[in-house]
Amino acid sequence: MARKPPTSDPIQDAPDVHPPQQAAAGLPAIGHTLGIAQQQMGLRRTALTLLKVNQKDGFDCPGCAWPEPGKRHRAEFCENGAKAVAEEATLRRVTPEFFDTHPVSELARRSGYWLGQQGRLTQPMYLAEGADHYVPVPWEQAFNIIAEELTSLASPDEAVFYTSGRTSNEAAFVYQLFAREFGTNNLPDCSNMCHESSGSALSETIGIGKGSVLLEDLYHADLIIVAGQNPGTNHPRMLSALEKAKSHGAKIVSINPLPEAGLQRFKNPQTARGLATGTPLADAFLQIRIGGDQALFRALNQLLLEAEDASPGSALDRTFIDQHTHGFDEFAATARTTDWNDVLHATGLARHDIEKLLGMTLRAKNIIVCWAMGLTQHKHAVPTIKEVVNYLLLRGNIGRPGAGVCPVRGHSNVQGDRTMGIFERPAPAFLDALEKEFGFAPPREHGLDVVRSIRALRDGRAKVFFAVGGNFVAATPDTHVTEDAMRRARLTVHVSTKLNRSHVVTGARALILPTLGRTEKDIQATGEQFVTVEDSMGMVHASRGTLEPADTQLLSETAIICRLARAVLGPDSVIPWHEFETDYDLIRDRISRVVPGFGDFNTKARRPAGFTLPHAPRDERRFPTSTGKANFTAAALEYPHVPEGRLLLQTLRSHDQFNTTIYGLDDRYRGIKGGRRVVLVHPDDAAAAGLADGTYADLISEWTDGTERRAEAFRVVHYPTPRGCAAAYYPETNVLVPLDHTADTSNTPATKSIIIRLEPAHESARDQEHPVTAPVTT
Ligand SMILES: Nc1nc2c(c(=O)[nH]1)N[C@H]1C(S)=C(S)[C@@H](COP(=O)(O)OP(=O)(O)OC[C@H]3O[C@@H](n4cnc5c(=O)[nH]c(N)nc54)[C@H](O)[C@@H]3O)O[C@H]1N2
Ligand SMILES: Nc1nc2c(c(=O)[nH]1)N[C@H]1C(S)=C(S)[C@@H](COP(=O)(O)OP(=O)(O)OC[C@H]3O[C@@H](n4cnc5c(=O)[nH]c(N)nc54)[C@H](O)[C@@H]3O)O[C@H]1N2
Ligand SMILES: [Mo]
Repeated sequence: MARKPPTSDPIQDAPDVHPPQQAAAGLPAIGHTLGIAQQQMGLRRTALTLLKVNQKDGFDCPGCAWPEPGKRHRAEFCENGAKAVAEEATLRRVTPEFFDTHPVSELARRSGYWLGQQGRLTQPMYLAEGADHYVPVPWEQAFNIIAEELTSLASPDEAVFYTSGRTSNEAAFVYQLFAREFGTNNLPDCSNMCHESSGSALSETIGIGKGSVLLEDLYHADLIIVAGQNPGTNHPRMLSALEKAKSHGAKIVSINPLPEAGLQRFKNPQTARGLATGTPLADAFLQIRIGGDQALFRALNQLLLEAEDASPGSALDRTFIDQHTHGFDEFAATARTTDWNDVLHATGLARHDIEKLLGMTLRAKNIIVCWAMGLTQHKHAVPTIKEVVNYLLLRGNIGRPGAGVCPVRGHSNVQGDRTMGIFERPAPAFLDALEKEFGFAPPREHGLDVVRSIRALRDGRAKVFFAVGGNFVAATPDTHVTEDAMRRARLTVHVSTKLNRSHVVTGARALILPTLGRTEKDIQATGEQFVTVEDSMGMVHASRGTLEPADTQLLSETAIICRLARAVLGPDSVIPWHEFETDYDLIRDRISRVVPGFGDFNTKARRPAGFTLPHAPRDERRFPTSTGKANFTAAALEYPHVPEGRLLLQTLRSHDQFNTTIYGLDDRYRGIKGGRRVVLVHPDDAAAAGLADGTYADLISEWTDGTERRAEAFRVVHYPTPRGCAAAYYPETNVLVPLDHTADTSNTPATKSIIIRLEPAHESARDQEHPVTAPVTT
């Protein structure tokens, strides 16, 4: 029988610290997976459910966006995918009686971990103005409340429609259609906090904001650079792909401030050898300082130019550069003046480390660079990624097998949601296509992204906040500012599977609309439906739930949006919302006429392996940029400047979480057990702050306008990180991130580079029980 959720909270956050591990996965991973899954689902359901993950007749894993191989293994999921499934397929339920017992004022003091552990939401719930308890509300009434608020706004732009990246293509398409027929482009999404910097950099340089490699390409690569990514925890199935690439002769380089376990050694749980000894994955580990990547790639590019000078024809692909690129001369002139004092200071690396990577580059015909949040969440993230593109362009590493750019996406359908038009700055061509297909005039002005939405709520310019999935107040920066902003809203609505903090930090009125998860059957008037998703490599395929819905009252996301649209837009709407709700094929027909690459969508979606979306640079070396070529860029060299006695803090994920969903309190590979309030620091930095390993420190962030933000009582952990660089988990540390601290161009919160100082924690704060993941007071 599935265990009961914890009843007491605050749960003691008491980290127990061991040396970090060298190897990832293996037997402990299997044991840990089954343990967590069984607690939530019981034994039989665990076995039945996990066998359907990522199978051709099953559902897409609700975890990360890593693609599935064509030939699937019987167990095509990973430890953390299994945790994501268990979290959704749990047998625990949040019922109206739960809300009767727990007033919102009490739930707001509970931790995110506790809230998530209560189980699946079962009925629409309504919090009236001034009330302290959510009460059950019939669906129709819920839609009428939203319609009443939306239609009384002075302008459609006073509403904000957020999406988290689990939403299916079908739901995403009808959602953006509804927002635009209603009259706004205010469609912020989690991508604004995630790979927006990749999208900005890639659109400008190669003409499409998506990665250019397919899974197969990894197996043809000679060199794979993994920069700013921790696949052992966040994309575990990528380790199998890297292992295979390595067996085909690829060299692998990890660029990271931390020695992440999975990249050091991988014990593939799908093979006997893997379980026994495992494979060392990385051939080289460059332990870079936080924010030093632009300098590293700039230096590599300079060395490549010099190697070409010394021996023409040896280092660069001149034919590619001449035929397919623009801006080489200006870029080369800038790269040639690179100051090595800057490079060594920014990276913390030795010159010979960088020269070693040059050697590997020169020996490799085909190169792929993979990256994730370690590159995207910095003030200078966009120029950093553009420098990676420069590096690949120099040797023609784009648009041929085994080579290319590989931004590894986060949420399982975050890339698909963008393809479906969830974007606050839609391309005019997309709006033209909507207009032609549906016959209404979509708004043309750009809408609000995540950070701008928070400002609009804070300043009273936005009054209704609607979210399909996600946990907005916990995932976004500047927790106190954001929570206050949310409380100023007239109405906040969340379409969710599980309870989270965003349900208890609400506007004057609030609604929780419970929805089906990806694991569940979706039955509509015309019969059982399936949905589609797009993975990190532009492959689209079907996902079919196999479990009975968590409750008979749940509606699918698509149904919720269609019914909402009817309630808000009324009979004047030009869109057949009711038909869309009853038959998702009708939605796919429209998508096939609006979104390039989706022709004959309904047929192709039914192919067992799905289909690949076109990608001009990858398929035909065509670069749809402003110049019609791939653009070299020459940005100024930037890196974080940290004042004396201060540290640069990166906020990252532990092994037992999926973003703001906390599965447990361990970070096994990093040796942390039973707690999350830890700060990983170099022993000399701890000593300089007068702190020993095991003592407690407050983290105080210092912002340029003189304001300070404090997070109390983190256990100091000596860790092999470069001097001056610290790490702590998100979302607890979002209190420290100033709202205005964002990446240039992409406006992504710069959550990987926060200037902090450490102070010994007050006795009182140290002894206080800190509710796990609840925001602390400043
Ligand atoms: N199990 C699990 N899977 C997930 C998620 C999850 O929370 N749990 N989240 C999903 C989502 S939405 C996303 S976006 C991805 C995130 O996947 P990742 O990007 O791997 O996630 P983070 O934990 O933020 O790790 C950032 C990595 O970059 C390194 N890093 C930090 N700063 C720098 C830097 O300046 N330079 C370099 N070179 N490295 C740096 C860190 O040490 C760390 O290894 O994972 C997805 N998959
Ligand atoms: N400091 C700091 N902040 C960060 C980051 C960081 O590295 N550091 N990373 C950023 C990144 S990369 C991202 S992507 C964002 C994540 O931001 P979000 O996507 O907003 O957050 P999640 O924690 O993934 O959302 C979890 C919630 O989604 C709901 N949910 C789960 N499955 C479903 C479903 O199938 N349907 C619906 N409707 N709801 C569902 C559940 O209620 C759950 O509580 O956070 C960002 N914030
Ligand atoms: Mo993400």
